[in-house]
Amino acid sequence: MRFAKYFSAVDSHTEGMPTRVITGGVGVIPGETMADKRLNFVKNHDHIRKLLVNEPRGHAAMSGAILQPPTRQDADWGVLFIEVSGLLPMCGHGTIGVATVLVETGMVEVTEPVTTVRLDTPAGLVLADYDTRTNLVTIRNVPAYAHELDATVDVPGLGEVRYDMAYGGNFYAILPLDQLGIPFDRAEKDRILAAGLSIMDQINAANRPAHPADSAISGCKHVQFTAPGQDGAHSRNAMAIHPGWFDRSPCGTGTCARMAQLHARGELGIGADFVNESFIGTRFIGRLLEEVPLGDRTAVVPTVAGRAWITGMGQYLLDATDPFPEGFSL
Ligand code: PYC
Repeated sequence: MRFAKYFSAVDSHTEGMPTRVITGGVGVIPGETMADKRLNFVKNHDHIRKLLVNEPRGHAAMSGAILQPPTRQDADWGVLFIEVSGLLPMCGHGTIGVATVLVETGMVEVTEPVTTVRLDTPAGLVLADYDTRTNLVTIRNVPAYAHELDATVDVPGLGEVRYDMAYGGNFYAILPLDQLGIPFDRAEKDRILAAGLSIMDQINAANRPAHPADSAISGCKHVQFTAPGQDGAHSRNAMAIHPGWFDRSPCGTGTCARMAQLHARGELGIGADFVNESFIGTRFIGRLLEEVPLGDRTAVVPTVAGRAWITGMGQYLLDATDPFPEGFSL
């Protein structure tokens, strides 16, 4: 045996979307804040992300979280969110997965019936309440806001596309799928994905969004195609994500962005439930707690509730002779 790297992990899925929680093997990434650690990781350690999410250890829609010591005293753990497109500032389904893993493996002190896990993320402090009776996790996310309403962008092959840009821990271009004349149907996934990737490319070239308080959070890698809800859900989404995959969960930060967009449009009040359904039919329940200032804007504090399940525990290894030390994608 000639292992060059050795990582321990607890694998989980949140309403269908994987979170590979890396519990050991990475070491402590330098940085005074989790935002600093994220930038340092991108610059110096991105080969670890690639090894853990790319084939053959991962797949084209793989996602995970690397546990770190927190950089602030009011947090239990620090987290870096990894996925095939890079390192996200924040990830909702990933936070639900991390909280579930921390509680169910005893990596935090467990209190009945609700254990609150405080996570230091690159986007800010996020609280996760794990209900030991139902395994429902309710996260209190960083402030979300509507960045721009009724923006337009010219997209080759699609013409002028109208969208709203909102932030919920990542930036989301939000538009109804029927604007493109494509049915909300998984059989149409190739057309939907191609449209999403073209739209985000044009937005990033013509009108790239940046966070008012943190310029390191910028760019649009997610296009949220919405459709009317069904069976009690308020909305459904097909979430097209760079470089070419769909969220299997309803998307935690995307649900927060959508609630901020609806609030800015006067269509979602503080305290009202918002049930959001994923492309595979799973659900998150969101709610807005209050309005808060964010630079010169008004933001909202959102919560999102969903469940995660542990699917495995393992070690991910790199043999020194492996010809694919960073994996690959096809
Ligand atoms: O749940 O926030 C989320 C998320 C982001 C990308 C995939 N899932």
